Amino acid sequence: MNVLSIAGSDPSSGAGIQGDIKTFTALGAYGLVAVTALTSQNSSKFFKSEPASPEIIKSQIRSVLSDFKIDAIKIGMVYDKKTIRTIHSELKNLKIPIVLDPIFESTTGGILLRIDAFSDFKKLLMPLSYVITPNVPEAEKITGMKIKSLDDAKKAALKINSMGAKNVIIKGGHMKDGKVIDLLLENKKFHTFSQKRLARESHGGGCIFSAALCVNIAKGKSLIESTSLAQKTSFESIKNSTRVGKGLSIARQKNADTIEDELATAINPICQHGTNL
Ligand code: PXL
Repeated sequence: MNVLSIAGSDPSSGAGIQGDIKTFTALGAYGLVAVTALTSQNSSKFFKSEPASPEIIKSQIRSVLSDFKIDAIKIGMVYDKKTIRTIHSELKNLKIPIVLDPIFESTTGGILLRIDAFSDFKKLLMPLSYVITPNVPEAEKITGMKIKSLDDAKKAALKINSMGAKNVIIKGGHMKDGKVIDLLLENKKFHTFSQKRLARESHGGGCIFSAALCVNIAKGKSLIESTSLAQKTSFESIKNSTRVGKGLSIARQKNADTIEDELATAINPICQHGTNL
């Protein structure tokens, strides 16, 4: 199955198109990309960003859609009005499910959506989405509401749905007893998914959630199952985050070798025990 990420480039490879390709690959999907912007950043600092031209964004999307059968699309960093308008006109007549991940600011404080592009983001991209995946601060920004409880999150999800997003997931919301709750609103019904809270900040965790959600939707799984699986994938990746550079840890999937090593280590004592009998 093939999935397309329309997003910005992150040279630290924790988030953006590089992060998405890693998640798509780890989950067995073939990942395609259309780059909307270049950023320069590392695990400590955000330096610069520069949008790709509308012409090249349009051409990348067309070149991919005219060749590959795309099963789902993820939209990440869109940066400015021209980019949003280009993506909207290229995708508005498609029947492919779109996961819209609102990307407003990087963990290190970089601006990833210009303030003057915010109304086009709401007006043009939200109604295209099959599901939108804001975290709590992003949901607050979209709705202008304060979210302090699960009830507040439910009200915000209903408002986001009324603004055009078909389904809504508010990530990492209400924290209680050391748990984080992701809230899904699908067809006017709420579902909650709770997970242990990891006391660490890492770069790329949010991108992993929406990329994993996109792959599971592409696989034809229900939105409830896709949300639950995406939560597990992002939890495991944050747990496995490593300090690759000098700043924030970078969330990452365990690769097959590590899993094999761990299995071998776990199996070894059992095997030795067996031979001693
Ligand atoms: O994690 C959000 C994100 C998405 N896309 C790009 C980013 C970031 C965060 O830094 O740089 C390109």
